[in-house]
Amino acid sequence: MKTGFNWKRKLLSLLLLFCLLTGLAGSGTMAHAYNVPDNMKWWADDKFGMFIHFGSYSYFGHGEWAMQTEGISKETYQKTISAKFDPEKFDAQEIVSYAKKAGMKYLVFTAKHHEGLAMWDTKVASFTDTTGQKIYSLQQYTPFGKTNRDIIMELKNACQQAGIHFGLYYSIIDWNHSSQTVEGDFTKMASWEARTAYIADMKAQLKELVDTYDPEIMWFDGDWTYKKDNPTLKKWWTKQDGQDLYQYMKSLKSDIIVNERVCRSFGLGDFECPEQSIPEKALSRPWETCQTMNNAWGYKKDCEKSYYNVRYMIQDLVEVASKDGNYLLNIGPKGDGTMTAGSRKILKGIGNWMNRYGDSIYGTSGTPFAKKPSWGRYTRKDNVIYAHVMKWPKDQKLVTKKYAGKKVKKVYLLQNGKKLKYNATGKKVIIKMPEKKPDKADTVIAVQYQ
Ligand code: H79
Repeated sequence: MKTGFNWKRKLLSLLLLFCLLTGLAGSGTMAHAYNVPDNMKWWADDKFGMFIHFGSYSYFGHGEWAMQTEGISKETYQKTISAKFDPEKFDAQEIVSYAKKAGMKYLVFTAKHHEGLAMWDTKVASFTDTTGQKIYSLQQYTPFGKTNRDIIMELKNACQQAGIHFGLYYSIIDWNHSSQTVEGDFTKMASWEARTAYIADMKAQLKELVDTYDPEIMWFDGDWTYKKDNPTLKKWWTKQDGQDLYQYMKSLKSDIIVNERVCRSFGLGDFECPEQSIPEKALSRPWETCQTMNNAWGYKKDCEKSYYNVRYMIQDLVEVASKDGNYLLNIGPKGDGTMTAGSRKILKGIGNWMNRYGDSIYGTSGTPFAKKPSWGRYTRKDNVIYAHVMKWPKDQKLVTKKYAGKKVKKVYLLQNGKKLKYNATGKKVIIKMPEKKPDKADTVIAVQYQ
């Protein structure tokens, strides 16, 4: 009896191993390349979001790092840049309508970038200008305050109407806060007391943000002024601080999604965030690449002529999806709040593509195959493998890899369902392609299995 039982177990575990290896574990939705906690399922399925960099740096038009790269003093920055910032044409409805058109399903807005200007009406007293008299916020410090508008709430409401998830960005370093001075890429703390007080005040601001806007994602940045432990005044943030911050966010809102930059490189937070780069392979936990359209985050006049083309952006998104990642694509509105022409064009272009091919992105997991095909990329969902064809085969024959152990049911053009002839042999599905490629950037062929 004993031996029989062991045999069964062995067989079962072998079967399980086989299922895992071939990606057939369970039925229905194919698993992601990594474990996705329940609170992140929507995020992992959404795949595509909009990042918005908007602050008083947008008025200056030299990018969000201008204060540091151009060595501008706090006083000068505040008086000549922040005090002129008046985004009267900021139109949340329009921005969100562009996100929607582009097929983006979530949005992350810079509540406070490294410059330290709070884009909401913060009441936390220590966030003042250099006089110590005025709160350094969009509402209290800039001429825009007279409008009594709350652009974060405007965005949140527009997102809610459009069915788009809403998130906020918050920088841990703060160039204008009285506790810190800019030192290279870092900030230096004035004293240990200043450090303790700043961290407490930062948490108070984060509580304001969660209480007021109920964000679903908190996207931290400016965390690199850290040491693993034993902080100094220059490397004043630690892994422990990152862990505390993460726990704190969860205590404010248990299902909030927090990125790894509570203190990067220790595997903290809920997802990895490679910046303007795509890893070689799917990572071992949820991840998101954030990307610019023109090498600028905050509005930078000099970069307005150097947008990537729509094709590049689509292929970048597909590359990320083929590795089961998310794609957070940035726009940097101008100081008056208007969207740039370059960003509108790209969002429209991606939208045209997503209208036809969104099914090959949303809810998909990455390629099941180890090797990248020479003609493009794969994504998959349930029993469909999507072949993203970026290089059109000259002989009208597309050689795709066959899903081991499964039988092909049909092959069709995703844009219109038109069936294509194919020949499924041992390890390949060879597809007869139309003569002309329908889409320059990426034409998607669905290979549906039984
Ligand atoms: O908000 C945008 C940028 O302003 C911010 N992140 C995006 C989303 C950012 N981009 N680059 N940086 C910040 C520059 C950081 C550069 C460095 Fe470092 C910090 C170089 C050295 C310290 C990061 C940490 C790279 C190496 C270590």
